[in-house]
Amino acid sequence: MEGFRFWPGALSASEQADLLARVLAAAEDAPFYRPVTPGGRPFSVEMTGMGPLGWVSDRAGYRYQPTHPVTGAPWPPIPERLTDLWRDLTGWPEPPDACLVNRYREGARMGMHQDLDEVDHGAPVLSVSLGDTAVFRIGAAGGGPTRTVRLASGDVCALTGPARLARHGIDRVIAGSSTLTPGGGRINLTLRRAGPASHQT
Ligand code: MD6
Ligand code: FE
Repeated sequence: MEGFRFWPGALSASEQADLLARVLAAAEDAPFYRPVTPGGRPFSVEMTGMGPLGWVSDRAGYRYQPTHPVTGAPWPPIPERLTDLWRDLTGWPEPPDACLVNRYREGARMGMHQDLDEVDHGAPVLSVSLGDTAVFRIGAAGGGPTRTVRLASGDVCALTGPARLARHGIDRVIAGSSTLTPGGGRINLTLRRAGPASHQT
Protein backbone atom coordinates (compact mmCIF):
# COMPACT_ATOMS: atom_id res chain seq x y z
CA MET A 1 0.00 0.00 0.00
CA GLU A 2 1.43 3.32 -1.06
CA GLY A 3 2.48 5.33 1.98
CA PHE A 4 2.77 2.35 4.32
CA ARG A 5 6.45 2.27 5.22
CA PHE A 6 8.14 -0.60 7.04
CA TRP A 7 11.62 -0.81 8.54
CA PRO A 8 11.99 -4.35 9.93
CA GLY A 9 14.72 -4.65 12.55
CA ALA A 10 15.24 -0.88 12.76
CA LEU A 11 16.29 -1.13 16.42
CA SER A 12 19.07 -3.42 17.64
CA ALA A 13 18.53 -5.65 20.68
CA SER A 14 20.40 -3.18 22.91
CA GLU A 15 18.42 -0.22 21.52
CA GLN A 16 15.19 -2.11 22.21
CA ALA A 17 16.24 -2.84 25.80
CA ASP A 18 17.30 0.76 26.37
CA LEU A 19 14.07 2.14 24.91
CA LEU A 20 11.93 -0.28 26.92
CA ALA A 21 13.71 0.77 30.13
CA ARG A 22 12.95 4.43 29.37
CA VAL A 23 9.31 3.70 28.63
CA LEU A 24 8.87 1.63 31.81
CA ALA A 25 10.53 4.43 33.82
CA ALA A 26 8.07 6.94 32.31
CA ALA A 27 5.22 4.56 33.18
CA GLU A 28 6.16 4.79 36.86
CA ASP A 29 5.06 8.45 36.78
CA ALA A 30 2.31 7.96 34.18
CA PRO A 31 0.93 4.48 34.93
CA PHE A 32 -0.72 2.23 32.37
CA TYR A 33 -4.49 2.37 32.74
CA ARG A 34 -7.34 0.79 30.84
CA PRO A 35 -9.44 3.33 28.91
CA VAL A 36 -13.10 2.77 28.08
CA THR A 37 -14.75 3.43 24.74
CA PRO A 38 -17.31 6.25 24.52
CA GLY A 39 -19.88 3.43 24.81
CA GLY A 40 -18.33 2.34 28.11
CA ARG A 41 -16.53 -0.85 26.98
CA PRO A 42 -13.07 -1.30 28.46
CA PHE A 43 -10.20 -1.67 25.99
CA SER A 44 -8.24 -4.93 26.23
CA VAL A 45 -5.10 -2.84 25.68
CA GLU A 46 -3.66 -0.78 28.54
CA MET A 47 -2.38 2.69 27.67
CA THR A 48 -0.28 5.58 28.80
CA GLY A 49 1.54 8.36 26.97
CA MET A 50 4.52 10.63 26.72
CA GLY A 51 4.92 14.14 25.37
CA PRO A 52 2.96 17.42 25.55
CA LEU A 53 -0.27 15.68 24.52
CA GLY A 54 -1.67 12.21 25.20
CA TRP A 55 -4.54 10.37 23.56
CA VAL A 56 -7.37 9.37 25.89
CA SER A 57 -10.76 7.72 25.55
CA ASP A 58 -13.65 7.79 28.01
CA ARG A 59 -17.42 8.33 28.11
CA ALA A 60 -16.88 11.86 26.76
CA GLY A 61 -15.14 10.55 23.62
CA TYR A 62 -11.68 10.33 22.09
CA ARG A 63 -9.28 13.26 22.36
CA TYR A 64 -5.76 14.47 23.09
CA GLN A 65 -5.15 16.20 26.40
CA PRO A 66 -2.08 17.55 28.24
CA THR A 67 -2.55 15.49 31.42
CA HIS A 68 -2.84 11.83 32.46
CA PRO A 69 -6.53 10.98 33.05
CA VAL A 70 -5.87 9.12 36.32
CA THR A 71 -3.05 11.10 37.98
CA GLY A 72 -3.95 14.51 36.51
CA ALA A 73 -0.22 15.18 36.01
CA PRO A 74 1.41 16.25 32.74
CA TRP A 75 2.65 13.33 30.63
CA PRO A 76 6.39 12.56 30.92
CA PRO A 77 8.63 13.70 28.06
CA ILE A 78 9.22 11.69 24.89
CA PRO A 79 12.71 10.11 25.04
CA GLU A 80 15.18 11.80 22.70
CA ARG A 81 15.93 8.47 21.01
CA LEU A 82 12.34 8.47 19.75
CA THR A 83 12.29 12.05 18.51
CA ASP A 84 15.58 11.31 16.69
CA LEU A 85 14.01 8.22 15.11
CA TRP A 86 10.99 10.29 14.01
CA ARG A 87 13.24 12.91 12.40
CA ASP A 88 15.50 10.36 10.71
CA LEU A 89 12.75 8.10 9.35
CA THR A 90 9.91 10.52 8.55
CA GLY A 91 11.82 13.72 7.80
CA TRP A 92 8.80 15.63 9.14
CA PRO A 93 9.81 19.24 9.89
CA GLU A 94 8.35 19.30 13.40
CA PRO A 95 8.97 16.93 16.30
CA PRO A 96 6.23 14.60 17.55
CA ASP A 97 4.04 16.14 20.27
CA ALA A 98 2.45 12.85 21.42
CA CYS A 99 3.61 9.28 21.90
CA LEU A 100 0.85 6.82 22.70
CA VAL A 101 2.07 3.76 24.60
CA ASN A 102 -0.03 0.61 24.21
CA ARG A 103 0.56 -2.48 26.33
CA TYR A 104 -0.81 -5.83 25.16
CA ARG A 105 -0.93 -8.56 27.73
CA GLU A 106 -2.37 -12.06 27.21
CA GLY A 107 -5.31 -11.92 24.83
CA ALA A 108 -5.27 -8.17 24.18
CA ARG A 109 -6.01 -6.93 20.67
CA MET A 110 -7.03 -3.73 18.93
CA GLY A 111 -9.99 -3.45 16.62
CA MET A 112 -9.76 -1.92 13.17
CA HIS A 113 -9.67 1.87 13.34
CA GLN A 114 -8.37 5.00 11.67
CA ASP A 115 -6.24 7.55 13.50
CA LEU A 116 -8.41 10.65 13.10
CA ASP A 117 -8.04 12.63 16.32
CA GLU A 118 -4.96 14.56 15.21
CA VAL A 119 -5.42 18.08 13.83
CA ASP A 120 -3.20 17.59 10.76
CA HIS A 121 -3.84 14.32 8.92
CA GLY A 122 -0.91 15.16 6.64
CA ALA A 123 1.64 14.39 9.35
CA PRO A 124 2.76 10.76 9.56
CA VAL A 125 2.24 8.34 12.45
CA LEU A 126 5.36 6.31 13.29
CA SER A 127 5.02 3.01 15.18
CA VAL A 128 7.71 1.18 17.16
CA SER A 129 7.09 -2.39 18.34
CA LEU A 130 8.73 -3.92 21.43
CA GLY A 131 8.28 -7.43 22.84
CA ASP A 132 6.02 -10.13 21.45
CA THR A 133 5.24 -10.14 17.72
CA ALA A 134 1.88 -8.70 16.65
CA VAL A 135 -0.29 -9.52 13.66
CA PHE A 136 -1.05 -6.04 12.28
CA ARG A 137 -3.91 -5.77 9.76
CA ILE A 138 -4.16 -2.89 7.30
CA GLY A 139 -6.51 -1.88 4.51
CA ALA A 140 -7.44 1.22 2.53
CA ALA A 141 -9.37 4.06 4.21
CA GLY A 142 -12.41 3.41 2.04
CA GLY A 143 -12.67 -0.32 2.80
CA GLY A 144 -11.96 -3.34 0.61
CA PRO A 145 -9.32 -6.02 1.06
CA THR A 146 -6.90 -6.01 3.97
CA ARG A 147 -3.55 -7.66 4.48
CA THR A 148 -1.50 -8.57 7.51
CA VAL A 149 2.05 -7.68 8.45
CA ARG A 150 3.89 -9.24 11.39
CA LEU A 151 5.43 -6.60 13.62
CA ALA A 152 8.30 -8.04 15.67
CA SER A 153 10.33 -6.42 18.44
CA GLY A 154 12.48 -3.64 17.00
CA ASP A 155 10.38 -3.22 13.86
CA VAL A 156 9.24 0.28 12.92
CA CYS A 157 6.46 1.20 10.50
CA ALA A 158 4.68 4.39 9.48
CA LEU A 159 1.42 5.49 7.98
CA THR A 160 2.27 8.37 5.66
CA GLY A 161 0.73 10.20 2.70
CA PRO A 162 -2.06 8.17 1.05
CA ALA A 163 -1.85 5.50 3.81
CA ARG A 164 -2.15 7.99 6.67
CA LEU A 165 -5.88 7.32 7.07
CA ALA A 166 -5.65 3.56 6.38
CA ARG A 167 -7.81 1.28 8.50
CA HIS A 168 -5.66 -0.86 10.78
CA GLY A 169 -5.68 -2.93 13.94
CA ILE A 170 -3.97 -5.71 15.85
CA ASP A 171 -5.57 -9.13 15.29
CA ARG A 172 -3.50 -10.82 17.97
CA VAL A 173 -0.16 -10.92 19.72
CA ILE A 174 1.91 -14.10 19.60
CA ALA A 175 2.60 -14.95 23.25
CA GLY A 176 6.15 -16.02 24.03
CA SER A 177 7.63 -14.80 20.74
CA SER A 178 10.02 -12.39 22.54
CA THR A 179 11.70 -12.30 25.93
CA LEU A 180 12.19 -8.51 25.93
CA THR A 181 9.33 -7.43 28.18
CA PRO A 182 9.19 -8.49 31.83
CA GLY A 183 6.15 -10.74 32.19
CA GLY A 184 5.80 -11.05 28.41
CA GLY A 185 3.46 -9.19 26.10
CA ARG A 186 3.96 -6.37 23.67
CA ILE A 187 4.45 -2.63 23.94
CA ASN A 188 3.76 -0.39 20.97
CA LEU A 189 4.77 3.24 20.73
CA THR A 190 3.09 5.53 18.21
CA LEU A 191 4.63 8.93 17.61
CA ARG A 192 2.32 11.59 16.26
CA ARG A 193 1.73 15.25 15.57
CA ALA A 194 -1.52 15.62 17.49
CA GLY A 195 -1.88 19.37 17.88
CA PRO A 196 -1.73 22.14 15.29
CA ALA A 197 1.59 22.91 13.60
CA SER A 198 3.49 25.62 15.46
CA HIS A 199 3.33 28.03 12.50
CA GLN A 200 -0.45 27.98 12.88
CA THR A 201 -2.24 29.57 15.84
C1 MD6 B 1 -0.32 -1.18 17.60
N1 MD6 B 1 -0.95 0.59 16.19
O1 MD6 B 1 0.60 -1.46 16.82
C2 MD6 B 1 -1.41 -0.28 17.20
N2 MD6 B 1 -1.69 3.56 14.41
O2 MD6 B 1 -0.39 -1.65 18.73
C3 MD6 B 1 -1.68 1.56 15.67
O3 MD6 B 1 -2.83 1.75 16.00
C4 MD6 B 1 -1.06 2.43 14.68
O4 MD6 B 1 0.75 0.97 14.23
C5 MD6 B 1 -1.20 4.40 13.50
C6 MD6 B 1 -0.04 4.14 12.82
C7 MD6 B 1 0.63 2.98 13.06
C8 MD6 B 1 0.12 2.10 14.00
FE1 FE C 1 -3.75 3.44 15.06
